Amino acid sequence: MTYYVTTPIYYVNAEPHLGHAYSTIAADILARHMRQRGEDVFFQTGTDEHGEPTALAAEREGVSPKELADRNSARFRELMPKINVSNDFFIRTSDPEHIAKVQEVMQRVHDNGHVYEGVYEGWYCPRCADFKTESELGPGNTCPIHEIELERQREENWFFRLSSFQDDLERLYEERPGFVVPEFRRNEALAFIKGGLEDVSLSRPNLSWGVPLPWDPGQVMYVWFDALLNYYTSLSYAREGEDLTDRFWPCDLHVLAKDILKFHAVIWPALLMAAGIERPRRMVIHGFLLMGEKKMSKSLGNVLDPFEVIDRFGADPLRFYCFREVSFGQDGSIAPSGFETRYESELANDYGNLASRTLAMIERYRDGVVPDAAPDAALAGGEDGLEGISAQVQELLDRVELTQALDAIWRRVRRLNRYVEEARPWDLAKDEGEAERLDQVLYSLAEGLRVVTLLLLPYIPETAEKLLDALGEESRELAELGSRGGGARIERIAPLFPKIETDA
Ligand code: ME8
Repeated sequence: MTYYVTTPIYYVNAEPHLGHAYSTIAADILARHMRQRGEDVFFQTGTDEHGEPTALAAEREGVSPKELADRNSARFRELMPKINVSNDFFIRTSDPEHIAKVQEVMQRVHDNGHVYEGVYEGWYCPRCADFKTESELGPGNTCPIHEIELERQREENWFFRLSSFQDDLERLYEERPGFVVPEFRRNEALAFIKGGLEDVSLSRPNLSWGVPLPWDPGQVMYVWFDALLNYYTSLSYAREGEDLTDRFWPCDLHVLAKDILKFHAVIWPALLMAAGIERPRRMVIHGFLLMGEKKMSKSLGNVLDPFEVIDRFGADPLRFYCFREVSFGQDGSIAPSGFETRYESELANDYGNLASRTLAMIERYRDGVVPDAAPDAALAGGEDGLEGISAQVQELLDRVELTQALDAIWRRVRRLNRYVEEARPWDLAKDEGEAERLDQVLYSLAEGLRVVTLLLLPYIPETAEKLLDALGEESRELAELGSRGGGARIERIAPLFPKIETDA
C-alpha cells in the first residue's frame, strides 16, 4: 500500500518559524509511523515562491524575488534535518518542471471551459494573497489575520468558475464524511460551500513574479493555483526518469492549519474536478501555536525561532513538546518555560529514567542479556496495560489523533515506571529463590520499553533509534508485548535527556 502525505508549502517572504516546523513535524510523525507499518511512503514539503507575498518582501529588501526565494527556501530546506524531518522531496514552485506542469494542468482547466475573463473589484490582502469578502474584513477594512489596512482593487482578471462546482462539492462532502478532519472543520468548510460559492480570480495582471497563463502570457497565475498544484506536479519529476503520479496519486493526506482551510477544502477539490484529476483522500486541519494569546506569525513579529530552540533543547524535545502540550487540532499556547517543565518531568524523569534503570538492571543482574520469560500479566493487563498498545496507537494515528496517540503511549511509559516500583527487582536480586521471578520482571521491562520506544520513534526519532540500538533491537516494525523473546544483548548508554542549562 502507498501513503502520500504533504505539508503546506511555505511562503519565502521570511524565514521559517516554529509554526512551520509544527505542521512539518506532524506530517513527519505520520510518514515515519506509516513506514514502520511497511507502507510505501512519499512525504513532501517545500516552498511557495511566487506571488505578491514574495514580490513585496523582495522589494522591501531591495533584492529580486528570485534572490529572496533562493535565500529563504534554503533556510526552510535546512530546517528539515534540524527538526529530524524525513521528507522524500522538497518542492520549490520555482522549479521549471513544476511551472511546466502547472501550465499543462491549467490549460486543461481552460480548455474544459472553466475560466472566463472579467473584472475584479474588492478587497485584497497582499500578505495572504487572498481576496476578502466584506464579511471577512476586520474593523476599518483590515485583514483579520495580518491586521493591515486593505485597499480596494479593481483589475481585469481571468476567473475560475468555482460557483459551478457547488453541487459537486456538496456531493463530495456527503459521500466522503472524512474528507476533512476534525469534523468541526469539515462542518465549517461545508457551511462555506452551502453559503454559496463565488467565482475566484485566477490571474493577476500587474505582477510579473509568477507562472504565466499559457493562453494569455501577459497575466500570471494567482499564486494559490500554482501553489495548490504542487501536491500533484511534484510526482511527475521528484524522481529523475520516473513518474510517480500513478503510484502515489490521489494523495492520502494534506496537513495544514485552519488559515488555509478554504483554499484546500473548497478551491482545491474544485480545481481538480475542473482538470479531471482525482481528489485527495483526506486533509487534516490543525490549530495555531500561540505565543500568549496571539497566533505566532511573521507579520505579527512574535515568532519563536525553531533553530534557537533546537540549539538549546535538541529536536526531539521540541517535537515531543509540540504534540504533548498542544492538543493537535486545537489552538494552544506554547512558552519556553513549558519546554523546560516537560523536558524535566516527562522526558528526563519518566522516560529517560525508565530507560537507564532498565538497561542498568539488566547489565547488573543478568550480565547485559535480556532474560527469556513470558510478559508479566500484571503489566500486560489492567489499567494502562501494555497489551494491544500498538494496535491502539495505529488506530488513533489512522484518525490523525497525534496528541491522543502520544498520550496513550505516555500512559504506558508511566505504567512501566510504576511496574518497577511494584516489582522491586533490587529486592528480588537479593534472593536466589526469586531468580525466575527476576527474569520475568527484567524481561517484561525490556520488552515493554522496546514496544513503547517503537511507538515513540515517529515522535522522537533520534532518541528512539539510540535506545532501540541499546536494547539490541534491529527491526523498526511496530510490535506488541511479548513478540520478541529473550537473548538480546543490551548496551549501557549515556542519559537520553541530560540536564540542560537554563537561563535562570
Ligand atoms: O499559507 N501555528 O504559507 P505560510 C501553527 N504558501 N501552524 C502554523 C503557524 C502557527 N502559528 N504559522 C504557520 C501559506 N503555520 C501558503 C500555503 S499550500 C498549497 C500554500 C503553518 O508560509 C500552518 O501549516 O503562510 C499554516 O497553514 C502554514 O504554516 C502557512 O504557511
